[in-house]
Amino acid sequence: MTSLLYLLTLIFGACFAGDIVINNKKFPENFLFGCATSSYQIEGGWDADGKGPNVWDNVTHEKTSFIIDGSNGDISCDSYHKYKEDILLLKEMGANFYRFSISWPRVLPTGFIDNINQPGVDYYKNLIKELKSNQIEPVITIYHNDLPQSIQDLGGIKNPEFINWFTAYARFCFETFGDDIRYWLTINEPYVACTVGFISLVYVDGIDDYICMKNMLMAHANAWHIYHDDLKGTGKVGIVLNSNWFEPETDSAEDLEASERTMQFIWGWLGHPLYHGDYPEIMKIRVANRSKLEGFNESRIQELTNAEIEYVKGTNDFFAFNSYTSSIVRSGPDAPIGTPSHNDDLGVYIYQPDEWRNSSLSWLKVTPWGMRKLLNWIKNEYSNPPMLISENGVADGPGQLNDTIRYNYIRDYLSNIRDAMEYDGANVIGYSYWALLDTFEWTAGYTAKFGLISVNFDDPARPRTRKMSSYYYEKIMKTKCLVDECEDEI
Ligand code: PNW
Repeated sequence: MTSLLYLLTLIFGACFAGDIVINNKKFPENFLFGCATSSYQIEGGWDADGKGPNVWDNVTHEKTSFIIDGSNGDISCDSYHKYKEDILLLKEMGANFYRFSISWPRVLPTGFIDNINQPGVDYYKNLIKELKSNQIEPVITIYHNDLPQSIQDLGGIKNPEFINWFTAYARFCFETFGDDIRYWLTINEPYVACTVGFISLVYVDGIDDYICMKNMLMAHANAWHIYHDDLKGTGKVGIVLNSNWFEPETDSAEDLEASERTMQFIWGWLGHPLYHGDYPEIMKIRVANRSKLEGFNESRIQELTNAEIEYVKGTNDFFAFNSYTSSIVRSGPDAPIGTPSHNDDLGVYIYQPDEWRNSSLSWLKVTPWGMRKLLNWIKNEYSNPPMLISENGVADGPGQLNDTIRYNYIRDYLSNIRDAMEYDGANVIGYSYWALLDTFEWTAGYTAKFGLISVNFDDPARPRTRKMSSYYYEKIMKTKCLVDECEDEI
């Protein structure tokens, strides 16, 4: 068998890995490769130089049991002080871009624009300058989970005023850091933030999630309009959506419908308004019906007005998304009417089979084939927009410098991405590996390692050590090729 594969490799010039054939076409010259991080997860300097507290500072300090290892991001990778080292590593690896986020309370300690923290502003100005002088393009996420505590105290994202507060902050970022930034990401993963994320500590299922997502949508659309209509910005502005590919369990009409319904409920929740102007029809119908049966006098989804529909439609210059894994969807009977629940509104059974390739996180099964299907779904659903994969990656446990799991993951996912481009015509413009460094992985603390580069969190100097996978990713970024020798792009 091995020799047959070897023979086929010679004949077709392809590389076989397990049951998949690794794509041997170069990525286009203008394809962007990069690495991603977020402020709270790497910066440290939690109260340095006038920074205000964010919700993660508070929860990690006050409720240590919320984090698996009782840790926090007070120091983390200390990138607040060591960003030049991070940039040298990016440079060494040949990254085209670096996706990082701005900490809202580092630049605006109270969350509001009447109080600007100049050292915080200088930090990001220096970071951007350093990236540019190393020919690495900054891709900026304006908001990645670290909400100012002051805004949380006022009700956080659920307060409709959040839209205005975020808009003012986004305008501040555009005006302060805007010079020739080509790609802006307004909000990271609204779906996670509004459901399983931080807000889930205080949220009401089936009510708050719909309010939160609507506020996120309007906040993003405002930022887009300010950037283009008021500031006449020349770059591009997008939001970062996220989720899994949802594979139907069988090809029965019911399972196909259940899979499509799930895609619409999760990806389409904001994707549909952004591209088609309103929530997906199936979502509107189901939430309205269930709300009525539950005794509400209007739909819990808070339908968009015509003016809102017009305002949000077309406000995504490119489709940035994070995706790590897949799930299987099975059709089933509707949940009984009772307590409101977003999951019951969707009404399908979702799971991941035990036999799928594992990582160190239970939600993250390794399913490279799902990425190709997801790219096709986005392509078909939203008329093949320019797609930027803003996060994709895998976690293992501590001490894995010889990280074969990550090497295989990167190779197999990128091969499927290249296949989607070559065979399906998917308009993918870039890929960002999550994460450049091992980081504070939210409730998993420092137990789950996503980095291409390891950080010794026990050493006050936080030394960085490159893992094996970082050498493979360096080769990919420098040659645009996944195998030893590529054919030229077609
Ligand atoms: C993303 N899930 O979060 C975030 O954008 C990153 O900050 C994070 O480090 C990365 O993925 C890895 O987790 C997610 O439970 C967190 O499905 C949880 C889930 C998905 C994404």
